[in-house]
Amino acid sequence: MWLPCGCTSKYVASSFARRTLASYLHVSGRSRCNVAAFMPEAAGLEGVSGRAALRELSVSNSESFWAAVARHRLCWSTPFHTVQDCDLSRGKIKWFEGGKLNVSVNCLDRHVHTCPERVALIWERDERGSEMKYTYGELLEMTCRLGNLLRRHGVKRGDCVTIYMPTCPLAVASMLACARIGAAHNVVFAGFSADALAERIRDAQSSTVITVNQGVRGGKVTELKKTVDTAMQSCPTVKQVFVAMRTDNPVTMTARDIAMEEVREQKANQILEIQIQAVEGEFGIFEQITKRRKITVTHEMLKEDVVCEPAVMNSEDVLFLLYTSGSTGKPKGLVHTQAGYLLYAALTHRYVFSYHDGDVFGCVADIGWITGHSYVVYGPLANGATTVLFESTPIYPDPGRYWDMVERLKINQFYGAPTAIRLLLKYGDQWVNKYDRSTLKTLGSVGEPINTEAWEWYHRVVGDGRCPVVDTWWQTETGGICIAPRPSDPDAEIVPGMAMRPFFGINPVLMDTEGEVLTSNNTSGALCMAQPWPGMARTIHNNHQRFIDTYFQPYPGYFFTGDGAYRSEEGYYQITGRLDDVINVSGHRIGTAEIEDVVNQCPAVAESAVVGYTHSIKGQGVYAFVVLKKGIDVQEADLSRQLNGMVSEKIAKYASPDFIQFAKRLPKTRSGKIMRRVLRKVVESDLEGLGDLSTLDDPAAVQEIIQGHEKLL
Ligand code: 6R9
Repeated sequence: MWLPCGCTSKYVASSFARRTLASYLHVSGRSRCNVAAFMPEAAGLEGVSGRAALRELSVSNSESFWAAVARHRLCWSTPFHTVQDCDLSRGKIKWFEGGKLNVSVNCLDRHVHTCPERVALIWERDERGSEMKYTYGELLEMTCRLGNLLRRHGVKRGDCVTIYMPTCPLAVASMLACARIGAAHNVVFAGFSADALAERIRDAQSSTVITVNQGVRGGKVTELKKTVDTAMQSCPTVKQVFVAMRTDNPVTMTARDIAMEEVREQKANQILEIQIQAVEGEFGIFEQITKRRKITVTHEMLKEDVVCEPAVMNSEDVLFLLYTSGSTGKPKGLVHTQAGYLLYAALTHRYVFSYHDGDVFGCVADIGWITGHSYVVYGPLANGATTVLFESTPIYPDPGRYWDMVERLKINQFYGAPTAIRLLLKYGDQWVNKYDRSTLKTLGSVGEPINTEAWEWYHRVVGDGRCPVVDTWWQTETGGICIAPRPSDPDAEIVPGMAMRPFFGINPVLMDTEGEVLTSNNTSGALCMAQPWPGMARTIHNNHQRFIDTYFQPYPGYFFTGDGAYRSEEGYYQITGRLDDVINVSGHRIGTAEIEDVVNQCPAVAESAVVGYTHSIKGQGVYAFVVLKKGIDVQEADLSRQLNGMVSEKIAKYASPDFIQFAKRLPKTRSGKIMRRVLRKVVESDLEGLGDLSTLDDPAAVQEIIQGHEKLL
């Protein structure tokens, strides 16, 4: 449903003032060639005759590629004059300078024009079967009301608003409201502690926070407002906290707190006036929408302000900060900007998942992570998709939750994390088979390497062997998916457990330990990017030097991902894990993920984590933590022997674990990543150096691991 060029005169952003509107109507002219058949965005590129040629051009002439795509895919109020101005050796990244646009207009208004009744959000609430749908028209209204609310309370363009909310429509509207008025958002995962929240608020210099009274997840209530109150004790610069109600339970309000509903009431008269003015105007589609709404609105809705003029933003103005862990303790606030980020999220969403208009896209990530930003919110909404907001857990109220949701919401693309797949695999196939999954077309995986057993189960059981599994590699830093099995060709071969092929405009290289580019195939090295792309992070908030030191200094002229990768004979990429997870045993380099993959193939094993430890003769030894499936009753010594045998057999003897510690669970971050850093410290008996545990899901898991380790020695 992208607006073809000839339709520009019909484009109306429903809540624009008329004079502003005209300035948003720039879409380039384009000429047809056969590329248009599979990528309409690239249709302006003359003489490209197929997918392979387009992929080639996206790297060899990336400026032409990105210029064509950006003109087609985004709505600009002023066209950009410079496609890119980047210098990786200095960490300088700028795209589409001179261009002006508004991200919320791109995600909402243009779809409201063509299909206001299309469902934008399906909120899969924690309470199963109580989902709520919001159309593009409704989401635009909510966003505009919130935008006005923030503006009235002094939030200005360039300010940073911290959002501490569970995945829900109001959280999405809050992100878009910030984008609408030109404020940056800083979403902090609602599972973070008060200390972690406070640290992020302080570092972001945020003076406004939006939260809810309580969160609900897995049937449990979490006291989010209370956590904010605690965080406020060490955040003196916060002036106001907006509080929405997720549950009916009242919370204590302080002088700093503003109940969202009350504020809206106060402004009722003024808002009513604006709405009537709009109805009296001669404003094309907007007039019709408003008139129709006039008939159907309730008294409550009439009190709300549905008109919020979007700020005209420069391409390189900040859209959001998102904190992520580095290899050192302090979290870093990665900065993403407007046009490049949105373009990259939208394009990857469309092509990696083979998204088509009308599909229901189900990414179960929390909005507090980059996956939630790019593939719950920005990518799908920029594409006019129906996107699912998943508030619950994979096993609540039972392990059939995901697949029940797939059946009920008729999900076409399901995007989740290997950790959840491994967990569900333990419970058996019957929880999947109970539900109709015939709507599924593509299954996605993200966040960590997916082991062969999980990949095969996902493919064979969840996808009935007919849905491609796309193992997508990317990072908070990259803004969107960089390596994935089918970035352009929906029929391309997929090898289980391999991220496979670089996306358009992505130019991965592998480096050896001397910093030389490895040109041959069938080789492993440090994964770097040789070219900039529009979605990459621009800096670390308030610390550009750390940005340069971390990403551009290790391999001058290249972006260093921190990950290791293997490139197969065919040129396919497989991520081997963080480079700090690569261990060196007797001079042999081995990825801990490779060992885990073998261990996980043992039918008794649910999951495992392998770390290196200092070994006086071999340099490093292999230490494996193993979690067994529920109900497995075996002699640990027997199983250890079996696992050692499997690793020796499938990789090499040197890779066979020196220690195997059986554990009930592994320490994980709240996003489900195993905290290997903690495991490494435990096996080194360096308990003093455990470091920042604020991202840990359950601190008791670390204590269990320490005790188990002491017993083993
Ligand atoms: C999107 C996201 C990034 C790190 C990344 C890598 C690991 C992500 C992966 C993967 C293997 C995949 N990672 N996807 N490893 N295969 N498909 O997760 O961002 O939270 O910043 O984590 O996650 O190690 O460097 P983020």
